[in-house]
Amino acid sequence: MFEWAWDSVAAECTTFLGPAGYAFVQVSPAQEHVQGPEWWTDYQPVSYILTSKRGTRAQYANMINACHAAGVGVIADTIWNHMAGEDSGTGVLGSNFTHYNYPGIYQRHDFHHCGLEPEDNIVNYQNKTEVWTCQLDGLADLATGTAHVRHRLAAYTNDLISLGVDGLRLDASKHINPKDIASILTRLTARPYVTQEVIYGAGEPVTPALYTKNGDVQEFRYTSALKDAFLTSGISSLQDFDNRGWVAGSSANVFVSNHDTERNKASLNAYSPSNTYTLATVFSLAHPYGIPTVLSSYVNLYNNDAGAPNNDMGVCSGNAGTKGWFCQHRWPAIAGMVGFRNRVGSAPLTGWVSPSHQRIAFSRGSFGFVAINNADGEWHTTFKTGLPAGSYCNVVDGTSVAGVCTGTAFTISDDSRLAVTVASRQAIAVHAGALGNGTSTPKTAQQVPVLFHTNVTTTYGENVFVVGSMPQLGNWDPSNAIPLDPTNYPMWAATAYLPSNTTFQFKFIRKVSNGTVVWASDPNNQDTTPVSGIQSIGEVALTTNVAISERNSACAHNIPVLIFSVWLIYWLF
Ligand code: LM2
Ligand code: CA
Repeated sequence: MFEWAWDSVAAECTTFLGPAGYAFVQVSPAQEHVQGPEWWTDYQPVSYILTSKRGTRAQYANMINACHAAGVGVIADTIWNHMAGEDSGTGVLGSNFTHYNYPGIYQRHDFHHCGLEPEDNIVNYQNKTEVWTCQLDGLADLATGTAHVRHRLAAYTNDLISLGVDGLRLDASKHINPKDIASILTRLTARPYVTQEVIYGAGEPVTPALYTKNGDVQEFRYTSALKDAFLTSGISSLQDFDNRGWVAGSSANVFVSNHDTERNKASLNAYSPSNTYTLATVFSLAHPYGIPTVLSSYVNLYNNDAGAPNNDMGVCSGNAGTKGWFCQHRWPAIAGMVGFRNRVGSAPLTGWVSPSHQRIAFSRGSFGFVAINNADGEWHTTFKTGLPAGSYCNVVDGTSVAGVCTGTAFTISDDSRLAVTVASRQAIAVHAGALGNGTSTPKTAQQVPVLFHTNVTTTYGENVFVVGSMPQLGNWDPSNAIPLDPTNYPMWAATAYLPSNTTFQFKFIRKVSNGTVVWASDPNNQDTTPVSGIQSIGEVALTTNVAISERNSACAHNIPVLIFSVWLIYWLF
């Protein structure tokens, strides 16, 4: 739950993550960090006081308790490699620091000084020692080989453990000697789940394999392989990940995307075309390799640095909509596949078929079956599944509630066959824990990112919002409107996640500094979201300081008006 405030994670554990069957929730770093609006301030620790932009120690503890009560463990994003990058500054709670001096915590000799002065930054990734003891991006590199630093990092981590933390995502593990990590782990009062971030680089001496003795390792080659397979080379190559030189599945933590790769484009992300992001996540949750992590995030397409929306308060439903959050963990296909994974457990992958390079299907023993059609055109066939005869709910678009399927349901015959049509760029999945009779219309549609952007010159203190006819757009309530971000002023932009293939109406509004809301003149704009992929709305420049008019946004309904006007002018003259 990247950048979600602790209070919002607590609520989401209770209302969704627990009931959906998520085993753990990974949250952003907890300790005091540098000030600033960017998300990445969280990766520049200033002290080990548990107050960050996401909340206080009490709120963090309360979140852990709420998640535990919902059956969800908590994984802390934990920074052992470094402190802040600036020459000097003040943390969010007022702790002062200079580059190599953190009063009461660390002094100059507690940091690596790797000899590449004055900057000391890592340059040569072919040199192990340099990768471990020089600076990553100017971040003051802790001397993790020393007793004092190991003791301090263990004390911080034991504090987290005392509050109930169940697992650690060890940030920048690649930049810490694995022996240092091992030593710090021996100082912990309990042995949490450990996943280490070690980004594979071709030919480099610091490899993921060096770290498996400490715990799981994040296998970034999986992330790249899924991106390549789903966008280009074909998913038929994804049957197994053995004999590739990757870490073994029993040591791998894998994801379609994380908060870094969704920004640097090293992976698929929510904006990837043709539903590939959702399909890849379905794949990741169906395939037995590794422990899958589902990223839940937000992205500002114009600004990789932009901090979290809605003052860090994550929200996914109701009248509040999503307020700029993607809420991937709630997408029906993804949440449904969490249930699939829990039900199939460790059952082996069986019955792999791939009649063409963008179509695959397989079973997980006698417990689950999935088919993914990452091609244009329907896939109409009869599959041989491993499942016993029965009526099963398609968990990609529905859930089984008291034996009734809220989505489409499929019948598996006495000889385990399933005759079905998998729509273009869609998946189906059934499992023994989601039975259901009959067919009904899918309860919940897929969601697609819709990017609203408009060019508006405002006066100081004015802000631009979009509001519209669906909950995700505030149900026409200006106080729930989605704020547009002026980072690229005079372009204002925001992304909302809206139900696919759905017609809605909207307007841009301006909020003046005294609180007055200025509405665009009628009529409303109307738009229909695509079946999948991203949609971009509103590129035409706006005039200044007047009520924003719908003519300023390029929308489907304006086209007939335009054609009609042209015809009228032609007819008149
Ligand atoms: C990680 N894993 O190893 C995180 O997943 C990644 O998000 C972190 O980078 C990185 N390691 C350090 O913890 C992010 C962000 C960087 C940002 C750093 C520190 O991607 O852009 O660097 O956090 O906040 C920023 C500036 C950079 C500057 C640095 C130090 O973008 O230009 O470097 O701060 O002041 C001079
Ligand atoms: Ca280091």
